[in-house]
Amino acid sequence: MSILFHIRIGPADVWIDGLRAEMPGEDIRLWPDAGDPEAVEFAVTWRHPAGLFRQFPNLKGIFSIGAGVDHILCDPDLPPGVPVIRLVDPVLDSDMTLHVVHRTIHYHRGYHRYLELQQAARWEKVPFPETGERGVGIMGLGRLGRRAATTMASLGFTVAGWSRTAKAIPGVACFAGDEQLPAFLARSQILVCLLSLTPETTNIVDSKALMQLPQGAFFINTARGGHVVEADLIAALDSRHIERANLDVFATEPLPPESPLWRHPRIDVTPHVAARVNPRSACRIFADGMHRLRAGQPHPDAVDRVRGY
Ligand code: NDP
Ligand code: OXD
Repeated sequence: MSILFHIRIGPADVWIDGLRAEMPGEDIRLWPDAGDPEAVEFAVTWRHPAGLFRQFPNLKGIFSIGAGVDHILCDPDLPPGVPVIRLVDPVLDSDMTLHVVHRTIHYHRGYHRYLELQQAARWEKVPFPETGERGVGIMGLGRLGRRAATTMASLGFTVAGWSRTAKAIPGVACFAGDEQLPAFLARSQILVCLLSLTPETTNIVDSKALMQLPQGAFFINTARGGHVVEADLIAALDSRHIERANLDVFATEPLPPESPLWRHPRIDVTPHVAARVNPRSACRIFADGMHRLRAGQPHPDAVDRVRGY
């Protein structure tokens, strides 16, 4: 039997070496060199070509090289019944929390303004509210959102979270469902998107949602570019309803050089680095998952394919 590794961009060697170190003696193959299709038992992938997995009749599991699985579930030709497993790694959790904390404090304290002031050699202090007066809203209270929300609350921010199903998280005002979205947005002076991307959450950050944020709000998107209507965000920034945005993820990645997002004076672009997958720990997690599936055990991080995350 074999394990097929597929990655769209970036060097594959570190991954192949990592999988070989974790699973010595296994036949590990780098796509497109899949070998005998009947022998492919597991696939490890990031943004595969649609239909790829149909040709492997004995596939027992598809592992995402990332926390999100939207890049797998969007394939209309995914073989039915094969578990799709998201990457759950404490390294990702803590990296994401650091990114959200860093960006939130950056905007809360007005550090972005000091870059401009320095260019003008102006010694000026930017006012900012007390931490407890700053409302931070986290859209998505899953693995990453919950951790970001509780960390922001522990730093003294007034934190709210929004999810599909109701939650109770100490120190976080929890909102759920479409009816409670406006009340959640109305108190989010800094909005962080950490939703999964599904048909229900695609384009959720549109002009209607942005206009429900308080005047002068900040927006941080570390989830997926598909959550945001880019033209609506640009219009909200241009009208100064939204003060500034940090976009880490984009509908098209890498972000094309001609995208207006690169050049907007109040958009801070980062290239999908909020939480970077660590090949060493990820290969260990993939190997552990494959051993479980081979032993006939269910995988705790298999996603619900109907729900979409
Ligand atoms: P989870 O699947 O653990 O959590 C998803 C959250 O979204 C849940 O709270 C879920 O609600 C909520 N949600 C889903 N659908 C809806 C809906 N219709 N209405 C309201 N809430 C909804 O995801 P993770 O925490 O692991 O990941 C969050 C995001 O971060 C993903 O988009 C992922 O791809 C992205 N990511 C980005 C990285 C980067 O470097 N930029 C790195 C890693 C991940 P409920 O709790 O009720 O189910
Ligand atoms: C992701 C990841 O899902 O990088 O975006 O893990």
